[in-house]
Amino acid sequence: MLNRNPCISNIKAGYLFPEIAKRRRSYAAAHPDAKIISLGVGNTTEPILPHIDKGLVDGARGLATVEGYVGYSDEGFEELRKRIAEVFYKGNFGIDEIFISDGAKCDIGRLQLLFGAGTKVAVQDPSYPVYVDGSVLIGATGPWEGSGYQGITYLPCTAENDYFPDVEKLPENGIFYFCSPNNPTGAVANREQLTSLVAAARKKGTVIIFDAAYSEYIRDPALPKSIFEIDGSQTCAIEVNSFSKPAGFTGVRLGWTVVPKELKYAGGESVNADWNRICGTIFNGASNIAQWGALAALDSEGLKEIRQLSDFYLGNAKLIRSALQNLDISCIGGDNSPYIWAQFPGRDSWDVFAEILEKCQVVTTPGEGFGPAGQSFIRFSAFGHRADVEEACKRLGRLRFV
Ligand code: PGU
Repeated sequence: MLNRNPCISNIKAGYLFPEIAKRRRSYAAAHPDAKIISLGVGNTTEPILPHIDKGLVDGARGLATVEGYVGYSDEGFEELRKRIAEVFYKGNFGIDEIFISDGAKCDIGRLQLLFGAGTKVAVQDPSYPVYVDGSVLIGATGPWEGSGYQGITYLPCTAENDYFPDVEKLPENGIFYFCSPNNPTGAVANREQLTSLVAAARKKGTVIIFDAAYSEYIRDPALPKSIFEIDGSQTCAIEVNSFSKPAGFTGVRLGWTVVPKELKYAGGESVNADWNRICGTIFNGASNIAQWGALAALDSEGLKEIRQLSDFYLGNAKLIRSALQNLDISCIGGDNSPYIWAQFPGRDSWDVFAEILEKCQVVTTPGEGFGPAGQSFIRFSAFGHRADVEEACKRLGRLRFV
């Protein structure tokens, strides 16, 4: 028989969100009358808005016509890549630097093919678990100096350092996943912080993989929405982004990745050319229907709908945050992001998760699932129907006597 890929033995037995779904199912089985509300996984709940939906529908209808039919589109529709460059990057990138994907998560999983097994990896602690699990799957093992679990360097992002890591600890010639607005803390890095990150990355030869999946939730105009707003970042960063959270495309599936031509390996070869080669080889492009939807999302009507949808979820976030603050539970996030990060000092996050489920029939996400620094935290997601969020906020009052 074949041996198992040892990288698979190295990852945790279960991915965080299916584990939570399992616990929810077992609670539901034991309490068949419970009306469980999920503020757990960050999954959109609201219908796609009409103009964007029309883009999807018209595109799909066009497929049944000779003029409208399109087959493979590899890196993505040129028109869409052009529009992304204009809307998000002030036209600073050419279409050959923008690659359309089937979602940010999928590209996060593929990007490490550029660097290979044994590449030093650093993540924010806490962080979206795919950065760690994806790295281990591709062969990150370590251990390197200062590294934690499975050879990945965890850079704490806590209240003590304003949720921004000590960039002097970035690995030399490694990669660093950075997410802003952050999942799970909801913290958003400011211009000064990102400038220091870019300076450190350039000094140390680090490539930043910047996850901007929640950039459309930023309301404070002083906060950067992209790493490419920072001078010099084109030589040290790759950015992934997605239509999932701004346009409700979690199920439709569409994202993009920017790989600047200026980004080079130590030997001077082009990272962009390799990414093109990888995508052409193991990815046959995103759904063309989803791309027609994205084109509609990025015209003036569609951008208004993106604003409307993200405003709705930010409204939920405000409700959750004030419900927690009324209980004197200290929390951050929720103002420029759809996540609220709440602290339960001295408690184990899986215990708090179980207690909230038991007392309130509300599903959350235990902070520990995002890394050791999440130990006594709970993440509340603002993705939900308004009535459910209001009801959940009411029920959270039952935690008053914890
Ligand atoms: N990047 C970040 C930071 C995310 O939080 C998520 C979704 C993605 C990427 C995925 O984007 P797609 O474009 O839809 O692939 N995070 C959610 C959903 C859970 C999951 O496993 O992706 C969350 O609850 O954290």
